[in-house]
Amino acid sequence: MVAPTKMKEALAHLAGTDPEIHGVLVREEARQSEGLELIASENFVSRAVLEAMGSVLTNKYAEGLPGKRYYGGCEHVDVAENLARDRAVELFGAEHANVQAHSGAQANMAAYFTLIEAGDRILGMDLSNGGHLTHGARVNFSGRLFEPVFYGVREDDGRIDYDEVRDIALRERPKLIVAGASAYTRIIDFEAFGRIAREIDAPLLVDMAHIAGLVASGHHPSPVPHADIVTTTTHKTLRGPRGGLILCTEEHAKAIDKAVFPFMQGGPLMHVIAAKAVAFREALSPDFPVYAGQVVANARALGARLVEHGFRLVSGGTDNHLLLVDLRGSHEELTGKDAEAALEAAGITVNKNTVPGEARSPFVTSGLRIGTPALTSRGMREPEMERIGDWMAEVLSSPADSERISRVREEVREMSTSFPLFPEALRV
Ligand code: DSN
Repeated sequence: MVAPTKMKEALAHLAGTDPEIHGVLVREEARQSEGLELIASENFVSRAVLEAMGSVLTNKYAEGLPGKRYYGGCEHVDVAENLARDRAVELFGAEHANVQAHSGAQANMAAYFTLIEAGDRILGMDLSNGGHLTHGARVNFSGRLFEPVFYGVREDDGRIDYDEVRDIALRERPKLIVAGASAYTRIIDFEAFGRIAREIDAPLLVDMAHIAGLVASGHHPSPVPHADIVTTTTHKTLRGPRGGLILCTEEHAKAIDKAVFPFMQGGPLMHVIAAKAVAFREALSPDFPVYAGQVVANARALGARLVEHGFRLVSGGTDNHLLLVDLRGSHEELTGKDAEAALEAAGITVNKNTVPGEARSPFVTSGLRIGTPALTSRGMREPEMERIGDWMAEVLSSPADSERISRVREEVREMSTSFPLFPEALRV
């Protein structure tokens, strides 16, 4: 992801020692550079984040917490972890941060085992309605170790019905309520979730992975005042390295730290923690809200263009970084799977997604999930979003027309490469 010339210099040693893996990196850099990345959960990190991640800190074992490690030689990594924790607390106005979770899934596991016991009932958002695997799906630890019950979205407008959530909570009496989503386009009312949780005397866990960057920038209301524990990944709208972050009240601080280590993980990834610190610093800068605001503006512009082309959007539009296209509204026969493949061939990367009232399998689906965080990081704005909407409509109007797809592919490549992966002027 470093600019091509830098990339060659940076990888010169790897090229000599492991040409196969070197080839993978070079080809992936070209794919990212020449295509349009619209996976809603992906982003492009800054060079500073990348440098911290690809550093000597990967060599260090540091089980424990800063100042309380099980190994010697931690004086420098302690500084990195303290910076990451302090910046996370400042960024989100939380009382405590644990920056060691390797991923969002592990952050959620630590949160569960801080708040409840195996076998307890949890209430989360149904995966096929926009929830997440770790919110109780049967194929995931959360559905195996706990007893899940679900809420969804209204089929007619694609929105969470908070009265229904309350009804289910009163009826099912879960020991924990989980709020948060991976395919939901509207503001989530965390205050309402907090009220419902208090009414049944259960704690509230919010997984804000998708919207963390928008929460940091003020473009989405924060869950922190309403939840016992907030988890997130650091690599989506927050634009940091791949990894997890846990925020909580002082009351849960010791328990959450213990739930991460020694309960669930071994040594923390100190290079990733340093990169998280860098990303949090970037998110604290005045430029970050400008970026996050543009992410939302771009999603709205792309959505409006798709609607002009006759596509139906779940919920009719978006308040955040993503769009959910219900292909049944415009292309009855076209599956999410085939649409994803046709767009991929044209250099436009999105993912198939279930939609409310889905009749097809999760491997096929009737929808597409589209997100703007990554392309916004490359400096693209509303005019580019409109062009992308036009290309998507063109490709999906005849997804088997390889000549047309090849022509769009060339146009996509031309536009993409004019927005370098590292537009340094836009970086903080
Ligand atoms: N895989 C992530 C997403 O795409 O939303 C969630 O973990």
